[in-house]
Amino acid sequence: MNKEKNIIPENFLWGGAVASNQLEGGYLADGKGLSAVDILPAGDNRQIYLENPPSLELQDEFFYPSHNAIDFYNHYKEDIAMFAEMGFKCFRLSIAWVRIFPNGNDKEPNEAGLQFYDAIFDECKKHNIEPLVTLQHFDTPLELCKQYGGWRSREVIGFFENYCKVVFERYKDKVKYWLTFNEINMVLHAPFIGAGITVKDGENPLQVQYLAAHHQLVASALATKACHEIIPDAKIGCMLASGTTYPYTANPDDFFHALTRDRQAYFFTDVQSRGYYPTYTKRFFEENNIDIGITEEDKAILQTHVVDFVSFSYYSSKCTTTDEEVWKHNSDTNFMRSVRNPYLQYTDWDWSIDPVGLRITMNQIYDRYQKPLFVVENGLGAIDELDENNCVDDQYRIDYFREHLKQMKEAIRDGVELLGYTSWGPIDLVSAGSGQMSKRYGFIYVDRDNDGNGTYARYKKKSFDWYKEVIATNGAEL
Ligand code: P53
Repeated sequence: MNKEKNIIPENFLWGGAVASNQLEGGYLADGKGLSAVDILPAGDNRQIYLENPPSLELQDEFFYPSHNAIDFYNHYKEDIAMFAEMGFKCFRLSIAWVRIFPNGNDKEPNEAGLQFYDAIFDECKKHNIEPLVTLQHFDTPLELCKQYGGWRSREVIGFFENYCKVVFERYKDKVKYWLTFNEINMVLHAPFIGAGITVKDGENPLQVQYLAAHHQLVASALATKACHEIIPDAKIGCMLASGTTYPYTANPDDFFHALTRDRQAYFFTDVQSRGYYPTYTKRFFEENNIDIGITEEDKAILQTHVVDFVSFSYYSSKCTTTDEEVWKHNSDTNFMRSVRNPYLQYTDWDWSIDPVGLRITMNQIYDRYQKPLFVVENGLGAIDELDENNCVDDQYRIDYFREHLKQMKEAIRDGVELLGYTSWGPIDLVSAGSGQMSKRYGFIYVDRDNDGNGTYARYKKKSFDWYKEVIATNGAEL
């Protein structure tokens, strides 16, 4: 018997991952409210809005790619059928809180919004696809941002808990895998999309960021509690934007800097997975004048309701140094700043390509928590050209996936317990960071451009058949 065939467990959840705001469109359909992501413009202004928007109102001069996205709202049957054709066992999607509660804290849920996700889950069921549902993916209800300052307010915890209970009750027979907050550490890098917060002049940004983070951590634990109570046979996980950090040199100072940066991310999963604030936060909070007012009740909630598994996105590794000169002359332009690593290739968007980094990251996370892991995002954003046969020869994407999946298998051989793998954006969708359509991740091409032109027609890329074969052989053929 071929040893390779047994490396990946039999019930492994192969599939793809999306976020509501990046593909659904239908931004006002059936009573939906606006969320933080709905006011993120395309183009040069996007970065400032991701971090700290100057206004929370829609502006006539901007184009908002989330408003129509790839119109999954009206194409979901066709799209899920294509996922099924690739053999997906799992489809990771997010529920838009504002489809269910348009203002975030309405008295009654919006029935039309609930029905939309019922229809999606039914469609998945029809094709034997297991849904994996993220409760919040960058989409804090805009009204809560305006009235409460987003996650900086403790009140938002209760509104989120209520929304979670409503969707758990509604979908308890249809959804058995859940995630609380997408990339919960994003509050440190893009505070507005991460937590719906804006930081005012004169405020200590770290104070506001960690306060919001604390509220999300408590909310995550309360969602975990509600999930376990309402759907006892469900599993619920946390979700981290991962990617190990290398020291640029063997200088011990560089090593400690790398460790510190990794802790910045692992802080979140340390709390969600272990149930308490790690001791290293004490010094960090003292030195940065951070006081988050953690109560005894918070501590008890965090301690009692830890996650069942740890999921993460992995695109790139990072590299760091204490040498300012290196930063000045040799840093990349990635969202999560990094020194350029001379051993790695870079994508069109200047993200490092590091398959071995995936193996390292998986081992690090598993060593830390000894809980099952789930790779819920990984993929290559690239410029794709449709050829005369309406196909894309995306061999570069196949190469990217092949190398990462090889290393994922190595990590399993290393002893890591892994529930599944969902590639990011199995169908082209709007880029969260850049707002572009031209940063494409899919096995399926969508005819839609950066300015909102196109027919929304879907076409299979070369990688479509390749991924289909990977799933059919349970990863034995890469
Ligand atoms: P894009 C960077 C910037 C924004 C969101 O990113 C990010 C990251 C990378 O960690 O996180 C995730 O679309 C996110 C997805 C996103 C994906 O990375 O900027 O969970 O929503 O689309 C890829 O290329």
